[in-house]
Amino acid sequence: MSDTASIDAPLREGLVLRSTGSWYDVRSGDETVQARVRGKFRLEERDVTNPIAVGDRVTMRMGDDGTGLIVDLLPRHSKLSRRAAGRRANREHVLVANVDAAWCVQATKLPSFNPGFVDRFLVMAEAYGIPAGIIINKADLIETKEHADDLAYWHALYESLGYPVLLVSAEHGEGIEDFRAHLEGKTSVVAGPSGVGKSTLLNAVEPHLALRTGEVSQKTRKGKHTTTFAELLPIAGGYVADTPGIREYGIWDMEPEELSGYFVEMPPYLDDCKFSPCTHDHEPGCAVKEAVENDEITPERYLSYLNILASLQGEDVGR
Ligand SMILES: Nc1nc2c(ncn2[C@@H]2O[C@H](COP(=O)(O)OP(=O)(O)O)[C@@H](O)[C@H]2O)c(=O)[nH]1
Ligand SMILES: [Mg+2]
Ligand SMILES: [Zn+2]
Repeated sequence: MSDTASIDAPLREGLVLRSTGSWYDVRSGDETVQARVRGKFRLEERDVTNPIAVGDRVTMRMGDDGTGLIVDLLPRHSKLSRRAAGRRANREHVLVANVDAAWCVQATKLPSFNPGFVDRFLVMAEAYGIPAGIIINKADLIETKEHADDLAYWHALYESLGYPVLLVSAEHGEGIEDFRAHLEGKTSVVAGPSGVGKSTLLNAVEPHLALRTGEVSQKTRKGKHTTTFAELLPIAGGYVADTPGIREYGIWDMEPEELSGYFVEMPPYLDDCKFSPCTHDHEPGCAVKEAVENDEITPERYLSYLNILASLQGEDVGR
């Protein structure tokens, strides 16, 4: 169609499901419309490489040929983004807009439960203001009491912090109905290391998705659902974005002083540190360190805090 859809052409609202460069798949009513944006759309937002992202709600002006011209972007309530690639690296690339929930998937083993990954993920979710939860998949692979106790420790720790934790087996169907209920009617992000069973899990909830499973490596895999653009897949009356690794939307624009605010157990202590700002790693009279010593904050979470802090401070040097 031309960029000159007539000014009195009908307007339609829709949800962006997919972006393929210049065209967008927009879900509107019970059909999916192909739509474009005008070249100069929202050019004022110079710090963003993509003014319209998957998950956005937009208004389109419909052309005679049934395609749409996106004329307005409705306000977002949340988003996940990453740093743009290449020479535009100081810009933001929005991966998914209007995310209602973020699930971090881990496995009981193969690969083993990785609390460092979980904590990075939770910090990211807190920073973006998105409710988060944890899925521990491959429950069927728990064989020893020691292994079960170890996982029960993490399960209880994250639940005590207020995050829902679901122990499931995508392969055997255990816990899948519970997960489905959490997805119902929402736009959710499901992320986690390669091999934990994300695709198997989504297939278990919605078999018609037929996502490929058991791939060897993120880098070499090719296929419909492996582009760097997230895609919203219909699931359980809502949508899920099956995104690649967590590094794709890491915590790239965070100041080191902000970090403790995103470890949900830390804020109650932050006013009591002797120094302000306090990084809670070397300062004397630090209330966070005191809370660790008093077993009010776990050493594992504090270690994750220090690891993420170091990576943020490292990134600072380059800016
Ligand atoms: N034993 C067991 N294996 C699983 C389970 N879920 C997934 N797998 C296997 O784990 C491997 C990776 O699964 P996949 O869904 O591709 O992981 P993804 O990389 O996170 O998408 C595959 O060989 C799956 O068959 C489960 O609940 N139990
Ligand atoms: Mg997968
Ligand atoms: Zn402190």
